[in-house]
Amino acid sequence: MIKILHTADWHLGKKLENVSRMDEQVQVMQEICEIAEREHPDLVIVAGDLFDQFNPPIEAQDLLYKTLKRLSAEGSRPVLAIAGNHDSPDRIESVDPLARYNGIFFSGYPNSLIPVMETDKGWRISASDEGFLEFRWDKLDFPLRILHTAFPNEFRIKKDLGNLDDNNLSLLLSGHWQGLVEKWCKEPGVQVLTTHLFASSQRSNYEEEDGERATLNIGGSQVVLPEHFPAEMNYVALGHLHRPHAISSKTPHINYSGSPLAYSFAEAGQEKYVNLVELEPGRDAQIHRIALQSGRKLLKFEAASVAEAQEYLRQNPDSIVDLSVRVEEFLDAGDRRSLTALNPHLFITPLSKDFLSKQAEAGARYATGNMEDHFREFFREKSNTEPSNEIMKLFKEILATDISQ
Ligand SMILES: [Mn+2]
Repeated sequence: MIKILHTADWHLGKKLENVSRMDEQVQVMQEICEIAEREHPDLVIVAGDLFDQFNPPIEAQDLLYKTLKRLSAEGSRPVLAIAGNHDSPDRIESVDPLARYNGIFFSGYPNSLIPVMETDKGWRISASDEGFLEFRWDKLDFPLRILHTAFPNEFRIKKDLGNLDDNNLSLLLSGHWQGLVEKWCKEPGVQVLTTHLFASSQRSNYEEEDGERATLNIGGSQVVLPEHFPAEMNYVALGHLHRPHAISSKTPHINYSGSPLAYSFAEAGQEKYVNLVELEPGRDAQIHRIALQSGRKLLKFEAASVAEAQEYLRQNPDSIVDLSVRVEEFLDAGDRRSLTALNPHLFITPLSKDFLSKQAEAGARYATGNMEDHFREFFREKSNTEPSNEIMKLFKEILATDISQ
């Protein structure tokens, strides 16, 4: 039996507006290392979005390398990290030649090639290809094969895996994976695929809850569906969506581990996990979710008065709170100070009577009538100009697009 620890979407360096999350990220990285030290996985996969931006701050880089080094346990446990859409592929790969001697492997592109390698730590890379690795352990009589596909944006898939005229990107990916299976996965072993993209059981099921949208071209034909993953995979370790879930109840082995922290208010109330996966040739993957305890809770609350808001913040001093508070006309500076004194990680939206009545008016207005007129009005309000014929034509096209196809 082989054990894999699957995590993703660390987004090191990410802030929530102006609230730094670095102290929480340090804590949750430590928690993940402790889980690895307790559970002894044979290998760790980080399925993309290691950093939050192409040029991450120094402390985020420091945290990534320290964490991966600790996870690799002096090179005795291989760690594979792929680039997500937030990562610069070249930056991710630039340290690979140095890192690989510590058992840490970075894959920046869908066709990245990590060479074969011997170690004196009881494991080795026995075969490799573009986007493919085969690991063997002295203690095991079967190999672990990994198809790794770092974030494939449209240009990269066409250029690296097909040609620039191909337009069905999910079929291109599926063909690429099938080719690797035909070439490398015919003998007994355990097969894992890791990638960073939008996969779903339904073409129209766009998840926008955490600000991570379909990574492939918008339009139903580009969603990666369960049937696009090769049937030979024992486990698929996905990154991109922050909510931990299997993409369909029929394919419990195709999994998003989710992010280790709640990074947006859309994730308020979500439990966060890493996946510990036990694999054996010819058997279903055993997937254990291990809940993470680190990090502040993200809460949303609407208070009927400043006093009620104060009471709520007294009860939740350590959470990050998206607070709406009803006021007569405006929230005065004294009240605002009294709220931030109770909890400094606070986003305040005052709801004045005037604002609420305008909102109700707008709601009633948009509930009826013609979408094009509403759009015209919205456009005028935002830009102080009339929408051109070109823009109206585009809007109508979008209206007419049936994304369920
Ligand atoms: Mn992502």
